Amino acid sequence: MLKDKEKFKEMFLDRIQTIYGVTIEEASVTDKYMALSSLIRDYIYRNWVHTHREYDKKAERQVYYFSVEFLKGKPLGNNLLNLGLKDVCKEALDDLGIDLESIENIENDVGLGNGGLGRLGACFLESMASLGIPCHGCTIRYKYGLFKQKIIDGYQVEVLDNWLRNGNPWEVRKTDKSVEVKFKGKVRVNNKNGKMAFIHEDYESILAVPNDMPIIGYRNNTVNTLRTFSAEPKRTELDFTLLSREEVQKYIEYKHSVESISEILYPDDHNYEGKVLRLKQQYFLVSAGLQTIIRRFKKKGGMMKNFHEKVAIHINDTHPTLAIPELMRILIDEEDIEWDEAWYITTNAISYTNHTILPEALEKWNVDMFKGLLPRIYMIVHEINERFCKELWNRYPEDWDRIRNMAIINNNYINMAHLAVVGSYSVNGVAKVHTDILKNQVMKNFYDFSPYKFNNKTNGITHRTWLLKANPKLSNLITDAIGDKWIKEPSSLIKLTSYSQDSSFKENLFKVKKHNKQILADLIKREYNINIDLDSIVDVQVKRIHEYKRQILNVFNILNMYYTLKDNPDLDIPSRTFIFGGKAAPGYYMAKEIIKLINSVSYVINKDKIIKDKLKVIFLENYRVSLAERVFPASDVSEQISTASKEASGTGNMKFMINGSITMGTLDGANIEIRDAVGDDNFFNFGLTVDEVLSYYRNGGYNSWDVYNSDYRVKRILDSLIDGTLFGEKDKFRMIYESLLNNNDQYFVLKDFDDYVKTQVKLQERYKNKYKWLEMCTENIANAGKFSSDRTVKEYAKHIWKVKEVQVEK
Ligand code: Z16
Repeated sequence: MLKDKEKFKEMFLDRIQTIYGVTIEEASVTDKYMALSSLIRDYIYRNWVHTHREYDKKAERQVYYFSVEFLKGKPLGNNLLNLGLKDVCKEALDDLGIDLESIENIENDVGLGNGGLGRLGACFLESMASLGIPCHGCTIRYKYGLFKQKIIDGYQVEVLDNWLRNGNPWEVRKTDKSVEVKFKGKVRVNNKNGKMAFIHEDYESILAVPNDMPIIGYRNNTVNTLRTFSAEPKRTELDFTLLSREEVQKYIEYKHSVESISEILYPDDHNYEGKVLRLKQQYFLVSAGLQTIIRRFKKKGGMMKNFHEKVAIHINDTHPTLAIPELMRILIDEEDIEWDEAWYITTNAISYTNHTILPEALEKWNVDMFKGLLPRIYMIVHEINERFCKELWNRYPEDWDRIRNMAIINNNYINMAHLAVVGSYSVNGVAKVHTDILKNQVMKNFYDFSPYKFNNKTNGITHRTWLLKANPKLSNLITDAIGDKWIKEPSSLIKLTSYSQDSSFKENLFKVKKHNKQILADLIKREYNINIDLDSIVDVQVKRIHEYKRQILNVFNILNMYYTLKDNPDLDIPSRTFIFGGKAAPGYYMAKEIIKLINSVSYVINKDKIIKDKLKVIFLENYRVSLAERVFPASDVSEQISTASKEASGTGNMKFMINGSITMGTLDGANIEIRDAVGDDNFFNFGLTVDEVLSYYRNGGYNSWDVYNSDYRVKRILDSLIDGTLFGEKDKFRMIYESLLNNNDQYFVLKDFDDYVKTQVKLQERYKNKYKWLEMCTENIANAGKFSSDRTVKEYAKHIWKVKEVQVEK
């Protein structure tokens, strides 16, 4: 009924008046947002219930995707688009004198994630709903998502993200489906007629309350669920008037310690800290998730011995690895199943994705801390380790080194990646080269022991969000050329190949890009009062700030260009706009220095009249999903310049590609597959390869002073970091200077500098030939289909989860 404009208006007005008690004239934008969103939520309710009924009836197996992060962005626009309500909604609101965009603007991003890993989860959910893959997301309902970034005097300042301040109109609270999660206490072992029983006593009990958010498929009647759990005190009928002061005090302390579990998302993307609160979060998620799954499974008549046949549990990185011992605990302690059978069920239910090989990201929990918080779970992990080591001993008798190296518990620490590999039936990497590194280097011993577990699933992005929604002008151009089949079948984008020689198509593509640049330029003018030349090359690096992602290398090329232009202001090069964006983990000092460096360079260059506006540098504040949707469509060049071997996949690279920007990249992560897809002519590749980097590491690195001493450009740039010539203050960026020279440049910035600069010059030359450039853009869009997460999740469904798509009829 919402498909009719008049009906839409009527229902919207009715909601404003009856639910929010105001007339349309009095209503604030927030009232309008709440009314509109809740209207849509109610509209999909039937399909939501229906989808789950269909899954229970028709799906042989269903997937539960556990992740401590899902980075959704703003739900309203996506939901309207996938329901096919966007146009009618816009027109209905227009009639009422309301601007849909202004409503969308006030919606908070759902920022329950740091970056790549959390956004991948969100893309997967969208794709699975659009394909009818029976999958349910499980995560934590953090009261505060990833911090908001403010830039003050060039430095990052973190502000709490109170995304729930006005309530969340998309979620439905399911109090009646709450479960109990138990921490601390002790385990008593009982001998029950010759059988051991484990009784957990004196524990601290907390309540996990589910909230469900709809994940709407693209015009297919399917509504999947993202379930988020919040930690709350157990319901008690405490009568405070009867309690002593101490008892009240104790209750308040309990309440605060409980609520802290789902208070805040850890803002570190690649740095593991070992904090007990984080361990609590991880166990809270898997225990709550598994309990609700099992309760529903049994309610539908399921037998636990068949659990793994009906249920697939996927763990996104090692964060939810405790699903393995927790499932064992439930099967053994609560379902009375013997160890061997429980282990069979568990290791046939659980699959695991690895997302990084960076050693500082690998989770290792201190045994004593772990034992104190999760005594029964510790016993089970210990037993898993004992049995696994025995198996290793049988296979590799007396090979102590190997066994110690592969053990789950070693040196008083629990290695979560080892537990994840041992306890699951599938282990996948996220791009070909990343999987190869896992198999041949980082997890070589495990690959030798159980090669059948290892497989690759190259990441993808949902083209419906990142092209159809983010770039409507380009989407229309594509549809005009090849029809709209690509929206459901992204591989058909390949039909654009024939347009790479079509000058009218390319002229239109040029206009679309310019239009998108204008939108971004307006935003930059508004927010930063900087003028952007729409004919300049818009060159973008947006992602978390990290040494391995090498924002510093990008800055050094810019500084080199700046010096070159100062020496020769009439140099014939296209003007360039360099855009950066990204957050630094609050405790990562080097990353914060990098932000300050970018802002300082921006300040120096943008005000320098000598270079005649040939260069502009902008740091976008608070980079997030909703801002990303403005950035990708407006970009010409995509900077993907990580040290080879360090970026497991990257997914921003794919978002640029599908919006027709050209990659400047190292042969790392999915860049390699992007280059294979578009061909060498449509990709700017530079730098050390994975093999070269790994071989340097094996031989103790290289000497960065050699580059400093032999390349005057490098010397000039490095000196300027500390000599006060550029930034007015001596030793201003000494930390960066030291890491590159005296700490031997762990990420090969100086080593790759020369090739990077040469390749940037090559790119500039290529840009001068407009039609050649547009041909490259077209080829990139045409070949982006295989980087859709539709392809990725189909591979997971077929080869890992063994689940079939279910079509939901109207
Ligand atoms: C993360 O975003 C990633 C890995 C990780 O261990 C933790 C976090 Cl928060 C990223 C990878 O760095 C990136 O290369 C990859 O594309 C992404 O995960 C999704 O797989």
